[in-house]
Amino acid sequence: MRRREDGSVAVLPHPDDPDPSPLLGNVAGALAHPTRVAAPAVRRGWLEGGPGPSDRRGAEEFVEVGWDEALDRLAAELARVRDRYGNEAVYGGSYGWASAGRFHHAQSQLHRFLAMFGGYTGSRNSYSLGTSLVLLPHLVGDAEEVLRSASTWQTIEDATELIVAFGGIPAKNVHVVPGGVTRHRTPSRLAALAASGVRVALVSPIRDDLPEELDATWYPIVPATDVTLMLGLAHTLLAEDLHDRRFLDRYCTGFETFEHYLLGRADGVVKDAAWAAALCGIPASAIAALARRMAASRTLVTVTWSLQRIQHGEQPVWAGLALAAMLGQIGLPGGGFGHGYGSMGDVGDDGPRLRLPRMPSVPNPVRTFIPVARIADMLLHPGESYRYDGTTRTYPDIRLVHWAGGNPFHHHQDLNRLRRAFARPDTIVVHEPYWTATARQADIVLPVTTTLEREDLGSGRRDSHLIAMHRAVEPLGRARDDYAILAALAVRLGFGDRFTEGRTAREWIEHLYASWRGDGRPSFARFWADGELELPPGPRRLTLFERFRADPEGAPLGTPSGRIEIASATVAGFGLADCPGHPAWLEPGEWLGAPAAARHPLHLIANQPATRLHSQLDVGETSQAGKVAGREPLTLHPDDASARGITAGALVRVFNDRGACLAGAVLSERLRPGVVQLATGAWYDPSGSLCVHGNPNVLTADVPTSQLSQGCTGQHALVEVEPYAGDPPPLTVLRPPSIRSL
Ligand SMILES: Nc1nc2c(c(=O)[nH]1)N[C@H]1C(S)=C(S)[C@@H](COP(=O)(O)OP(=O)(O)OC[C@H]3O[C@@H](n4cnc5c(=O)[nH]c(N)nc54)[C@H](O)[C@@H]3O)O[C@H]1N2
Ligand SMILES: Nc1nc2c(c(=O)[nH]1)N[C@H]1C(S)=C(S)[C@@H](COP(=O)(O)OP(=O)(O)OC[C@H]3O[C@@H](n4cnc5c(=O)[nH]c(N)nc54)[C@H](O)[C@@H]3O)O[C@H]1N2
Ligand SMILES: [Mo]
Repeated sequence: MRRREDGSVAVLPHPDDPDPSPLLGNVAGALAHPTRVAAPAVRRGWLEGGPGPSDRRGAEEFVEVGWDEALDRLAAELARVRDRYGNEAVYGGSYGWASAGRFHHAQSQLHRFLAMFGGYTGSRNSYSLGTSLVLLPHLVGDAEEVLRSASTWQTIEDATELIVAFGGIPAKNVHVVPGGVTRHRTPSRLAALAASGVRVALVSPIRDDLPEELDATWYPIVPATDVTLMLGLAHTLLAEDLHDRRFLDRYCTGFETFEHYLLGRADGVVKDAAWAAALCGIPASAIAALARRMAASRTLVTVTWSLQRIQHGEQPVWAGLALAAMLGQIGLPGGGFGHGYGSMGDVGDDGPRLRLPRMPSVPNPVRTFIPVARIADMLLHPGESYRYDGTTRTYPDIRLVHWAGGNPFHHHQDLNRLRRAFARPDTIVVHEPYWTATARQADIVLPVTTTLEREDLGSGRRDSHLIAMHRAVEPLGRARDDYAILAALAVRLGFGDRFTEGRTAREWIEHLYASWRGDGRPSFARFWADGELELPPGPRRLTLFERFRADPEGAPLGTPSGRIEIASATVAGFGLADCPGHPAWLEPGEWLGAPAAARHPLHLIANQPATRLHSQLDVGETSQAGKVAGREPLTLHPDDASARGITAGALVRVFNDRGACLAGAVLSERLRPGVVQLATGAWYDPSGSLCVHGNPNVLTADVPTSQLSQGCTGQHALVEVEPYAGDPPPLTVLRPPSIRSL
């Protein structure tokens, strides 16, 4: 950060960063934007009428109050809900990314506070990987190990001949890692791959999911049909005896079940290349040829996380693993199965994976939790039961929702439904730096500092440095740190000393550093003055699959068989129609072939935005520069556009039976006809059921991946697009809501 002569602030990349993130461009302009929350604010109806369900959320003005009044009222309300309904009635899952910094991590602070308060209903897993985190333990024992065990980019460069990339390796995503990245190394890794001659089979409806410079063959697949292509490839390997029987016998269990399925022994449907071609839109000859190339090469099968963020999202992950197992290269350098190359900047990175300084966590005394993406179901259906990972659970009755560091009106599906769900609780509290849609739907909004306004320790997974994050500017308005807010609440609720342990934020940061640093590292004062500390390279350890391959009996996987489970008796035993015991093709509930699809014949991909992190800093320069006609850009094929009378730059309405949004048309031949793309994260700006800004989550369905994992399915929806005639409703999200000042 640097202050210019006129007093404004410039945010600059680290001088040693080989590939600074374009997302940095959002930070400076957003810092003092009018949409910052400047003072504590309470919804008028809540202030005057007290807590209770209300459909006036998001529609009423706010009243600014002083900090003491806000905190007194909130502490009293927390105590009321706890005493009357029990701690389970407080939902504190508070999913979201918040911002970089090891100490001021909003969700960790809130969880610690609520645990000391007596507990809260929490959430499990993530929107990112909610499906794989439940499925993979059944298949290979440990989901995290699969991610940690990815071949590094260097190994791929040295050893891999062919990458079959389902979902591609999108360059737009790799600047991002939870916690931050000091030096962005992945973009140059991808460039080096191009130079090394590794060839890539790009399987995606969108050509830009792979950097242009890589030597690629593009397979423009019909969205949601990757499983059929994987099965067609697997059938070809089987039919032509190209599969590795020895590997399957020695390291896997359940291949016979899968083989029977491929051969159609039970359902009479042979899953050969011709069958696959009819569903996935890739010619049968191309499928067979690709299978042969895969068997003849050192091949890495990669599946992006996006593929498990759709209905039946278990299947592409499971089928991809089974396909890699048939090639027999799991555990060999540069071969086998990878999950998340191009989804996150640290997958494939060879940076150290060290323990980082972190807040001591406090166990939550309440055992109740939901799979994270079931929030609307929970709020709308207290007492109802649902399946999750083989168990049957019951939704609690939530009276108070406390959120810090996330934006459910960005991240959740079917936002019109989420609004109905958010009308149910007595009280909704949101800590936010910005007037996001979630803040606007709340009763009590507490203004929070941003990273530039406070001190912290910064580092991401596999990061090369620990950063001394100095305060760059004074907090805006009356904003406070989440920590300070929660400490003040804890004092009012009688556990102030326990929460703070007597430390200021600066003293905590020193304490976290001191308890982490061990011998040989500089003192805190030295580190703070230097501004950063280089982290040593981690020891080169064998990956899970390398250990397993070397010694399957001595280093078995943590599965019931100790092997890779191509079929799982455990999953089969759950008896779920939407997730059988082996990889299978299951049509999505909403499907182009279905009669209902005739009215909404375009397949929408709602992927991660290139111009921001989720919904964060949407008012920033980089994000705003990407808007078309003032709205989020919707990319569609010129044929689909001309069939609808849509021209480049035109304002369009994207709609289905759940809702509609406006967007600005961009035409491109780099996506499959029939497919349209609208990134997530435009700030939700409702005018009735229409979002006038272009948030695709008014269109997505709030249905789980399956009853196994209950994951998020936000990546896809079926829609129709038409030109928008007339004067569009104005955007309202670029200014604050209506607030009566003190
Ligand atoms: N349709 C569709 N929807 C999706 C996805 C998809 O593929 N398709 N992907 C999903 C995925 S993978 C994810 S991870 C989620 C992301 O969903 P979120 O993580 O909820 O999205 P963010 O926009 O990062 O929200 C973080 C919020 O925290 C606020 N914040 C930042 N710093 C602080 C702080 O210090 N304190 C406090 N209190 N607040 C702070 C920011 O202003 C911002 O509003 O979205 C999911 N939603
Ligand atoms: N710039 C930026 N980078 C980010 C993020 C961000 O918000 N902004 N978010 C980060 C987070 S939290 C996460 S979890 C990761 C998410 O990582 P991913 O979930 O992997 O990312 P997406 O961009 O949603 O999807 C990747 C690509 O999958 C393709 N795809 C979609 N559906 C299909 C399909 O049916 N078949 C095939 N073959 N391909 C399909 C899309 O074209 C899309 O571009 O990204 C991280 N990186
Ligand atoms: Mo994510």
